[in-house]
Amino acid sequence: DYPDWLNAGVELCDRMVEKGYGDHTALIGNGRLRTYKELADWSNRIAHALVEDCGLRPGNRVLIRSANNPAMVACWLAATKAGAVVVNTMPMLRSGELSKIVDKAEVALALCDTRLMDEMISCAKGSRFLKKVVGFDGTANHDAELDRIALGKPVRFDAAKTGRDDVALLGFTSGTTGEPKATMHFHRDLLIIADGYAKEVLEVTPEDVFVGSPPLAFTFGLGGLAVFPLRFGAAAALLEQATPANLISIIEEHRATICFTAPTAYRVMLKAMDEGADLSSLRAAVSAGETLPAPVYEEWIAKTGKPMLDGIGATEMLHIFVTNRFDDHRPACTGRPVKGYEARVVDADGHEVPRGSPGRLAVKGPTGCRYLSDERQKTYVQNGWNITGDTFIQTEDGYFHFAARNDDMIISSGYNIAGPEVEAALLAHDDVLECAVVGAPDDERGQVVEAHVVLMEGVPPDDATILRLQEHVKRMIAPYKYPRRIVFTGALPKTQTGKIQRFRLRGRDG
Ligand code: 3SK
Repeated sequence: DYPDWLNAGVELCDRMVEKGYGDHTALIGNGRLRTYKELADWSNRIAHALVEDCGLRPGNRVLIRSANNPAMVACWLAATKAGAVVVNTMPMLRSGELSKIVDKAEVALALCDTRLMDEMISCAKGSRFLKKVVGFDGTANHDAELDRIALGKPVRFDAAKTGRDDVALLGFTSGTTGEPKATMHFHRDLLIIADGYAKEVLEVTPEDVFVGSPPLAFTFGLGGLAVFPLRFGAAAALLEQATPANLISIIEEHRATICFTAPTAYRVMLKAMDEGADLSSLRAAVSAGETLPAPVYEEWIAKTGKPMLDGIGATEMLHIFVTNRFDDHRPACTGRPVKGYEARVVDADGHEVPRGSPGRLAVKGPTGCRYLSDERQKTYVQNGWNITGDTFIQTEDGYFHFAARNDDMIISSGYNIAGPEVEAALLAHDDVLECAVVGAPDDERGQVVEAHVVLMEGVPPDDATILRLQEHVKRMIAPYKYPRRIVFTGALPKTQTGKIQRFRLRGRDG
């Protein structure tokens, strides 16, 4: 139930000041705290600059290029208030990747952290669409073009009259395999994910402090580190370099209560706890992006007494749509749908399969899925159901269990082996930090199970370790599933959003 005229930028910021949260901390970053009132004033000044000096008109597409910092949030709120359709992008993107986004989204204006300007400028050169690039200062100095223009502007801004179903955001899927697609999200969608998942599942209060590793340019990060805290008068502590070690420090420093990250970082945190890290302030540890191995979930409960909440989301749906809950969680289980969403497991024709059988996870809900001018809408959205790339099993009592990405099944000597099951077994070994299991071509068996393993610091990458890991897997799961080949590597190939790109490992010799 949202009013017809609605602007998400106003709701997440100025409205909170109106509601009495003006003096509450909204953002922590670059060594400073900023209150809701400061954030409202700052973003309103930028909104004036965008409209009066940069020629922004409602409906224009605005690209933002930055690491996670308060200035990026202020620019995003400002552009949203001015009625722009925002495309947030990751700092690591190169000009070629930026150009694809600019062309697809027909971006007219780019706001870029001055430290990341080079690639942006080369993308702008010769672009049919991108007419203006304006630099902002992502540090606390406020010393760039946009900062200087905004400085003299009023702190009140009449936001664009946007409808609740006007597009506010284009989320680009990084895709673990194919060409990126852009998904359209309305102003109301940004509120739905907060009023749904964040309220119902996380029970956010104004006392919460959010931290996490996903980029704001990824809707997982935008939700967890901007929309959710701002919707409830809580605070977000932002990190430009979200290494596990930095996450631990910021949790300790600000007594963070809610953390969004992926299982690998939680594994490092669990180890750090043995060495004295104090993560006792966390009341919610949200794990997504990769499936949560049962041993990590179990060790977290053993050490903290609190559940780790595994969930699955998608850029297509904006945020998490199936999740565990504080009072309803299980190991190796992704949980049940968030209020307002439906999920089911379907066959190749889109028909629901019997409970207990594997099939593709399909989801339907208020926040998606709408691709921007993309033929693939017909393939990935059938009768309103978004067909995901994941194979799941739904139990008789309605819980969803991840089986594999559709392309993660390995067929070896006639056996079907789910790569993630072998990964979970390997991850249960203390020597393994991260791993990815793929099928490698084999003359005799068709395919063999091949594990690419990142070892914990100090573990030797030798034959003895290979044997130890193979024996361990044989003890944990049916022995025919053990990885006949183990390749040690320093890092796994990942998308910009942190998902392992297993396709890059197929057919590759360590
Ligand atoms: O895991 C994902 O892909 C995801 C995407 C968007 C929002 C949330 C999540 C977990």
